[in-house]
Amino acid sequence: MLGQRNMCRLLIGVLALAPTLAACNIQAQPFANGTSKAAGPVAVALGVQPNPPRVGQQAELRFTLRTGDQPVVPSQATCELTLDMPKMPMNMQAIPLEPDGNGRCQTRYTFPMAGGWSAKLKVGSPNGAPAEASFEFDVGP
Ligand SMILES: [Cu+2]
Repeated sequence: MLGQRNMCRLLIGVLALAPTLAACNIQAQPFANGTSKAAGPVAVALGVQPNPPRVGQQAELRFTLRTGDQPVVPSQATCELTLDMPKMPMNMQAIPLEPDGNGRCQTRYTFPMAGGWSAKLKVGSPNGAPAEASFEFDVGP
């Protein structure tokens, strides 16, 4: 039988462990593929594959650009992608993406850390200032 004092110690021990257990139990939520954000007049949608991406494993990030019902073609737009962790800014270099002529630009990327990431796509057009669409998603352990 445990004495009352020992019971108390046990309880304190369990409570002290709880945050540690919670931290070990990080689960990445899948991204809502196809979510669309406005970059000025351009609607940008993101799809990630696999979903959620996994740390150390190559993932595909695919952006679809439209104005109204029309895909944005390369002569109308340039794309530059900046990936980062909002809670732990890493000052990562922007990656220029080549639009495919059918309103899409994509890249493959191996995420070096699990956690919350952001993808900012800067869309430039010949007439008008560049605009940016920002997405946030989880990278799983
Ligand atoms: Cu980080």
